[in-house]
Amino acid sequence: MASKPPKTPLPPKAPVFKPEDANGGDSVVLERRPQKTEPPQMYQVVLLNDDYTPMEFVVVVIQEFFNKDRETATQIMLKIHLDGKGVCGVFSKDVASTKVDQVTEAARKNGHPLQCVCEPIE
Ligand code: TYC
Repeated sequence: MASKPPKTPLPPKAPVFKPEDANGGDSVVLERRPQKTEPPQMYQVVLLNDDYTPMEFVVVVIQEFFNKDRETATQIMLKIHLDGKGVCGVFSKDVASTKVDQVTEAARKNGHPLQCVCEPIE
């Protein structure tokens, strides 16, 4: 009986890459994707100072259309009176535009020259 030749150790096999092994078999890999949707542009509604609109009217407008309490409304009115303008609130485009229309109409009906504008922020 012929004796087998002594076994020589085989070189280590190169690992075989199988696509299904890429993540260990059956697990699911979720990639983090960069956020695609930008937050909507926001608009600040600003009242402008003038020499004729009564302070009381401005305070009431800020309370009524911007849902501020009397004290906050008075502070905003005084800021406008001293600085020339002041922000009454920040809204989406449609809401800001509606606020401008409401304030402008209320001022016109009462015979005051109060001006209200909206401007994009950031
Ligand atoms: N300056 C006005 C006055 O002295 C008051 C005023 C405040 C007017 C704010 C407009 O947005 C305004 N009667």
